[in-house]
Amino acid sequence: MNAIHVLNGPNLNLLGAREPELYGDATLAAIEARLAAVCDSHGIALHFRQSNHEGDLVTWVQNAGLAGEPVILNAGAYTHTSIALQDAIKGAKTKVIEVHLSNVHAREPFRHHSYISPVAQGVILGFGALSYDLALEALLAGAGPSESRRK
Ligand code: CA2
Repeated sequence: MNAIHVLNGPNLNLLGAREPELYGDATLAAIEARLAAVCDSHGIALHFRQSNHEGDLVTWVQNAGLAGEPVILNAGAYTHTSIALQDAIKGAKTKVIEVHLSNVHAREPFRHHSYISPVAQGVILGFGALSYDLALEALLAGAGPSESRRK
């Protein structure tokens, strides 16, 4: 694995500035710095990005797929709305791990459905900024279902 992409969706640029009771007080820059240190120590490039635009996320997923590089994706509110992102992940020949800061299942019903989960390798949510570290750890460990448990 030469590179990992961490892609963040709408409003996540505001992390740390507002709603700390929901999302914690870490900024996106602080999360990036922590993940960069881990990636550095493994000789892996980290591409850490945020956009408020759905199409940017779609393009970045496509590009990661073309490069065969794994993705950690917090699609923000697009998680609950974006068929385009689901299609991009389906078409991308690479692993995508879905992450969320908050436990979306303990929140409003409209956050209980994810278009990402059915096409993600796995989902990590509810651990605040640590969700990202756990996703990175899973990628570095090459985590996946064992052959005997795979459908
Ligand atoms: O828990 C998560 O990580 C979410 O992806 C965050 C999204 C939300 O729409 C998803 O349902 C769950 C919202 C990100 C908004 O982030 C803000 C951070 C600080 C202040 C305002 C918004």
